[in-house]
Amino acid sequence: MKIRILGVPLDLGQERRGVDMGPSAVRAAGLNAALRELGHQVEDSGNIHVKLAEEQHYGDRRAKYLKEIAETCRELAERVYHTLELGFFPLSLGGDHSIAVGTLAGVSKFYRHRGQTIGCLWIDAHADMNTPESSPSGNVHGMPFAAALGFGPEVLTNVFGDSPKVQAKNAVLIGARDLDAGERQQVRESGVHVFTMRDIDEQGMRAVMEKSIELATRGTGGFAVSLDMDVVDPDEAPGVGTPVPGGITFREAHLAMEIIADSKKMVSLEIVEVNPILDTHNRTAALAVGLASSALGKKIL
Ligand SMILES: [Mn+2]
Repeated sequence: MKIRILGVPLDLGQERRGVDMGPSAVRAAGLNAALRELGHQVEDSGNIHVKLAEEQHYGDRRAKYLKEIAETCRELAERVYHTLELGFFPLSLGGDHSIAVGTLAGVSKFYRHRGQTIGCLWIDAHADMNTPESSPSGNVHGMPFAAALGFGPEVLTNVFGDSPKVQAKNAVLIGARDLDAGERQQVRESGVHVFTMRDIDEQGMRAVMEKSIELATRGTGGFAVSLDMDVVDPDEAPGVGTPVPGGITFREAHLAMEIIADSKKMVSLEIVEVNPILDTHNRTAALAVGLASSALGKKIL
């Protein structure tokens, strides 16, 4: 497979600074070499330029830095689209989760131009389903899943063209365990499929992934994977933007990625919210590299 890495050092979508160093931390943990070892052709196209928080005012308190985030997402969307056109598999590195709007915009437009839709696996401790009206913080990294599904400010939902990027019937939230009050209602009304931590505990990761992939591939050209590292338990992944106890284990995370690889239906991958400031010895970035490898074909035997 030909893989192109796109770094997006964006941290405007959240309060706690540090995820802007995520792409660097994941590269330092050996991403490129690990993927080459699997036999892939790997091309790193570097980072997208992102403005610093210090360079500007946050604007609307209910959706801070919205304009700048939308601009970054548009640029990422163009690059992702171009990457697919050239026959490369896009691997985006965040940055905070608001970059998902850009990745999904690029992938969905590419498939739309070929008469197809895409599914999405949103693997996350949170639902990221807020809108400026429901968000308690005004941080845009809590809004990208809503935006991809067509809810929220137009400047975000319409990045790089049509909305929604993904239809709710093909969108699956996996690993959720921390939702805001207003967000719960939005999740229910949106029609997305949700497998919470309780579902994973009760049914097991294998069953959850098989059901999720079935939903995400039903009538689509494949599915995008948006992996927020905070889905993994903070014991294993302490270096994330917003840690929440009670997450999936190291092995559950790998199993999920291995099942994704087996499906051969993943059309893009993004790994977000790695925060080296909160990490110990870059282990969360190292885990990110391991999970990317599993999703892209690494097997134990
Ligand atoms: Mn997230």
